[in-house]
Amino acid sequence: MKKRLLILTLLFWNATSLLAESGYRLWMRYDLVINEEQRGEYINLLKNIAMKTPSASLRAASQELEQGLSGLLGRKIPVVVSGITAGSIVAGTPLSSTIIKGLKLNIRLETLGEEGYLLSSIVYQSKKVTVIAANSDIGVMYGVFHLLRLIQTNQSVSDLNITDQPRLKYRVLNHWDNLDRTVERGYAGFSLWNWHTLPGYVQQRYVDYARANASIGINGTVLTNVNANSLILTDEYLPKVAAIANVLRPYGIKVYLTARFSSPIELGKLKTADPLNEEVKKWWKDKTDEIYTYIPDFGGFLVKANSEGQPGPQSYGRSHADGANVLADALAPHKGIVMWRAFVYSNDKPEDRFKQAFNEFKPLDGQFRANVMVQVKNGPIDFQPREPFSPLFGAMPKTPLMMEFQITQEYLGQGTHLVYQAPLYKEVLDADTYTKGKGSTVAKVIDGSLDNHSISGMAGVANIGDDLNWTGHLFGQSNWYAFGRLAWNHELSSIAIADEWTRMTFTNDTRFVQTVKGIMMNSRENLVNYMTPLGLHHIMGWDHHYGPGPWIKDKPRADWTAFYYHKADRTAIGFDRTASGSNALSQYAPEVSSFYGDLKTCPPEYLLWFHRLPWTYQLKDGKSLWESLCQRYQFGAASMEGVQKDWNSIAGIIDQERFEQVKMLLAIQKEEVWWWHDACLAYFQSRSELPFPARITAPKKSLEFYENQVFHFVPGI
Ligand code: GCV
Repeated sequence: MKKRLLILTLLFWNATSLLAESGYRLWMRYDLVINEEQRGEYINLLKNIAMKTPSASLRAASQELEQGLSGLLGRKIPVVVSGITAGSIVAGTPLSSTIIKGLKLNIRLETLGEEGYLLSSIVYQSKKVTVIAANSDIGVMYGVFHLLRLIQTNQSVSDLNITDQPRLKYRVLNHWDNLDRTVERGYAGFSLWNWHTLPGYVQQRYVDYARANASIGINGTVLTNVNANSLILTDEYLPKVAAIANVLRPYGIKVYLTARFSSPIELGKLKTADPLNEEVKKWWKDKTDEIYTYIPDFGGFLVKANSEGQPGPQSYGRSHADGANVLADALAPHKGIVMWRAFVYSNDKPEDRFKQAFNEFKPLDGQFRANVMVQVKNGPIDFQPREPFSPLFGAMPKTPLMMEFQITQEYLGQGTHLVYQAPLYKEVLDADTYTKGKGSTVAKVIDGSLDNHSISGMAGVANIGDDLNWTGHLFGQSNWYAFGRLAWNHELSSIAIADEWTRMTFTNDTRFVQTVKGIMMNSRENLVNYMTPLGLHHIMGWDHHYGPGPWIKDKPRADWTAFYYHKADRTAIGFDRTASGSNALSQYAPEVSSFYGDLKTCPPEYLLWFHRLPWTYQLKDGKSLWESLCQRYQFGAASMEGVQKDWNSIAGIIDQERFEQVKMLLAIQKEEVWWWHDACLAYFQSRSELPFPARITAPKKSLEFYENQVFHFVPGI
């Protein structure tokens, strides 16, 4: 009878999960643990949830635990308010739980900060119980998600002794979502935020968004595009923002908005937005106070100023620090922060775009208020498949610098390429700036440990939209996941994150996990090879950035063309950023500058970022630059065959629906990969005028064909 019940339960879970296999459940699936032995262990150890829920966060945490465990263990795991038994999960803070208070865990808790937690297997009054304890309700929530993750990834929970806390204080998604619901560089449908039906209609999707973010430790979200619309600051929109904030609050997520610098003129009808003007200062103060009446825990502002046409303080002869500080002063009484972007460059300046952000911001070090963070993109240009780290990291020791990564794949195959970005993020975080000697990694700059900052943060440009599976490509979910996990702990390895994501999202089946991890871990390097090998950069299609466009030249802005960056002609290719060229390398510490500047040490991956070299230049492996370039394109494009084969080899292990989703996109990716290969090789051959080396597939069509392709309605513009 018992066995029949179990089979029925299994059938039920399989049936429901099969019906709903769109990918909507992300990595929070909570399907029955298939491994019976493992499930037996969990059933013995986790029988009920002893938890008081005086706050919305604790209620949400207990619901998550109840829902998660009941699904994973195939039986109801109830929440009990009293009566500890063997197998209770005792969860709470010293304030919410007298048991936790009585356990004298306080000393251990003290070291865990505001958001940390501990998971511990202990014997309490002769009963074996599992404790989830934290100093704050949100810490308990994070502990709950950790326990669920252990079970989802089939790890033992019988002898827990885990403590954890985030390395960074602000772990923030940046939505580039417009008020008309289009998403700049968004490839997963329209914006999640349905401004039209807010505040009255609060979708379940907002709650699920909050759950997903909390599960990976994200604690802030900027709802609107950095190319900002000041309407968001009006009393038409603020109640809508407040409604979203109300949903996110229990999950520890604060809401931030982008502030258009000219708002005092557009909304306040002032004649100026000069940050030193008294009326302007008052306008920002009043506006900020007003925002806090709607959203008492409002996080603050993110600002893009004097960049790509956005208004800013420089229009009034003021500096970025003057601009940031006027907002910072308005936010300070409420404990809000300003995230001021360093993504600035101008085509009118006769200076290498690489150098411009550094040139503008470094002299401002020490001039920002204490509640300002300067948000710096990972590389000096713009989220390319591979960039050296931005020289600003380590160069502004008096200013907390916030990392900005792009999760959405603007330059990484947009919505159709499977690219796991953790290796890209890690490459940057682990890079050594040498600004305070060896070991001054970018990670230590942004976590504040190198220069003793009390605030620190990481931002990720979101890849989320209203597509059923949230991110368009199922594997886009892995990048959202990896961003959150690394913002929590930048020491995690890419492969460890890939492992947990794959297990939680798909299955613990060993063959499946191994195969998918292999695909993921190679995907970024493959992409670099088929798009921008040897340090090429910014050679994508004009404006929409879709597909290859190395021929883009003679446009109104040189720094938006491809030619600006590679300058390929019959003799040579690459951007000379050594002392004989733009000398951008001088912005790095001497160790870094000489490493990249010296051809003997510069890794091939960065060659054309820093050097202009003849096509015949011989690399360390004996190949010429031209041969190597062709072979890398070939290698990158050919890799897709293996990827498809690997994916097909695991057919039948997961549900058909998600399997097919990925399979179809891999087929599109394969076509696009060869398009990159063909178009780039056709173009670069027209420059080098050299024959293709042996075993290089010749482009299928003429260069003209690729140059003349027109694409209508490419998403994300
Ligand atoms: C939000 C690049 C993108 C723009 C984006 C900009 C930025 O230029 O193409 O779409 O604008 O970066 O980060 O501000």
